[in-house]
Amino acid sequence: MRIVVLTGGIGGARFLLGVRAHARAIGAEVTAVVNVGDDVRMHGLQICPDLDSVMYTLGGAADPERGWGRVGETWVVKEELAKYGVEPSWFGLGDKDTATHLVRTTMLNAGYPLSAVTAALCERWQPGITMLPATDDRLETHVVVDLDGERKAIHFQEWWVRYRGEVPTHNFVFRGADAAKPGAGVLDAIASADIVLVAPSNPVVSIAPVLAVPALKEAVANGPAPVVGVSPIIGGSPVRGMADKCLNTLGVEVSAAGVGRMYGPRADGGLLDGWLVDTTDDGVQIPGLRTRAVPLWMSDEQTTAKMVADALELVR
Ligand code: GDP
Ligand code: FO1
Ligand code: CA
Repeated sequence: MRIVVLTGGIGGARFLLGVRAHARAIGAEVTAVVNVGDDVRMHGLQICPDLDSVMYTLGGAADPERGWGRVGETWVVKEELAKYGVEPSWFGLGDKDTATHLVRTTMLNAGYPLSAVTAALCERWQPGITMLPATDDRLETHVVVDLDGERKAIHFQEWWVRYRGEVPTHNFVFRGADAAKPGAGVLDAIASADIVLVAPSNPVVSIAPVLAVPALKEAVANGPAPVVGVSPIIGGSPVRGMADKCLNTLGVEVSAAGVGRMYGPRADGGLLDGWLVDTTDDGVQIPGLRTRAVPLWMSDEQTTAKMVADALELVR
């Protein structure tokens, strides 16, 4: 059996721990198609937060409290950069993490596509799944905001890390998406998948930028595999992170039903065949979607693996 997962960073990474565990139990292969919209160049280095969250989490090296970067991190480079007074001072690169960005940027500068760079980095971390960037082309999420009396688009990282999303926000745009092609291996993985899972990732800034790659969206929408989503919203709350801010900006209700309707049924031009919601949200019904309520708190790997089994069961 082949399982493809569309995913962002930490929510998706935790979900993938469960996917990997369940896949091992049933002898399945897993491919993650990972968001690159958060990617940014800082101090001349290419940073890929969602790819790194997935890689470090599955490699057992992620910091569980911070939710990004490496466990046991030190910050000497950050402190030294601050002493030079260089910007952006609001974005911190850990020392261990910086080694990853150095390797990545050197390979990108030498002409390797991000997919090949990711595979090379994964030789060290052995995530146990295939990790594919959604695209090898440049695609960045920018946020349309009002700042200093002006309407402008800033990078997603500036919106989130510098302003904590606390600025009047109007829209999210995926720069480069229209011209972006699916990353190496992505179309093959989707075409040969037995099921496509949409991780409980941020629908607006993790899943939407993946699907903003036109041929990727097309492949999922018209592909042979059923598509099952897992709600990132439990009882009206995003558990952690910024999904509530993002959904509010788009006028989408912050609920399992709101996100399910936003994704929509595949039969109706949407994304999904099935939609898993938490037991708190039992009773949610979306016309055209097979919906089931099961526990969706990813408290440990076993619980998460059970969610994955339930997702597979929904379309069997
Ligand atoms: P990011 O890219 O690092 O922000 O991570 P993702 O986009 O992959 O996931 C973030 C989302 O995961 C959050 O907005 C939450 O809604 C969701 N999330 C986090 N923990 C849980 C959980 O235990 N269960 C569910 N269902 N969703 C969760
Ligand atoms: N998040 C922060 O809140 N502050 C930071 O300084 C910061 C630096 C950073 C560096 C590398 C990296 O991979 C992620 C980093 N993040 C930081 C997390 C990141 O901004 C977001 O949480 C994700 O992009 C959302 O998926
Ligand atoms: Ca992200």
